[in-house]
Amino acid sequence: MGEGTSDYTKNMVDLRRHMWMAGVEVELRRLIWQIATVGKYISAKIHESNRKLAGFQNVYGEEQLDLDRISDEILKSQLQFSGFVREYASEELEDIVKIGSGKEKYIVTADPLDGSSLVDTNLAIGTIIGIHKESVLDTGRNTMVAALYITYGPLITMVYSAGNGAHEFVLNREGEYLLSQEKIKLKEKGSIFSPGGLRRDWTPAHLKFVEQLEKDGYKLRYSGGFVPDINQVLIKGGGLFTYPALRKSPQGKLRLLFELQPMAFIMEQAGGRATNGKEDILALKVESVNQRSPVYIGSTKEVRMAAQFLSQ
Ligand code: AFP
Repeated sequence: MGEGTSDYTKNMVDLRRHMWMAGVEVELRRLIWQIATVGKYISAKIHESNRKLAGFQNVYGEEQLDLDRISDEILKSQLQFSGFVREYASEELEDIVKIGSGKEKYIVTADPLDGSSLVDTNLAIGTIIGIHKESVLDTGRNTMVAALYITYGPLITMVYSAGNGAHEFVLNREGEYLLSQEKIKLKEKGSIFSPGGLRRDWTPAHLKFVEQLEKDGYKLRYSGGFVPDINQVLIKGGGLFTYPALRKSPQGKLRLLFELQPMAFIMEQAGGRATNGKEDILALKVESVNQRSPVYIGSTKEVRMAAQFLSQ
């Protein structure tokens, strides 16, 4: 924290003040703030929700909840009038949509409510956001300038990075996001792992890798929600989340643009790594909004170990 901030004021650093002190440029500060504010509206909808299926399916053929569609509409309309966003891509939409005049600075990608199938069980779910300056498709390199995710659990927390480290905020009763952890750092080696997919569908190499983690005493932590499962690795300071290539789905389940790249951006800012088992997630070319990828994300030792097993 900046020089001269007392213990009291240090704990009173809210999101806007933090971004200003971290030198985040003004339009990006305002955009991140507006998106974080949407988290409050989405949370209110979760509390009001009837948790009923909307009777629609998304582009992946997955049942959409009212909540999925409502969260997407809330986010899109907030961004539409922000003055900072020219295009919006969402897991709930068929393709990228123009929402500004075309002169705005940013393109936003969103998984508005990831893990929504868990909402009836009262498990934590989340919102995942990527903020890009240039096109998100076919660039062959990552164009993200910031990423954030919001976790709707016992507390509402928000983790963001604008290339200045990864920082966590807690939403208080007054509706302010107050800094709780700054410049979060992952240890080189963790002690938990979060293995997605069914064991019977894993490839032999991935199975051998997981068996080694079990032999090495890693504790299994898996809720079925990407956001809380990733958040656990970050906040516990290390470990590994993986949703691997499966026998019948060599690209795994998770979406490269909407889920993996924003989380890879944040994890790398915390000193971690994210690969598809071989190449960095942020180096992968996004050729379509629906593209999926296997993922190994978290502490560098475990990500490196996965690559060793997968190359055998
Ligand atoms: P839903 O959004 O359909 O609940 O899926 C959640 C998710 O995309 C991601 O959040 C989890 O990591 C992953 O699916 C869990 O998949 P499995 O149910 O196959 O474990």
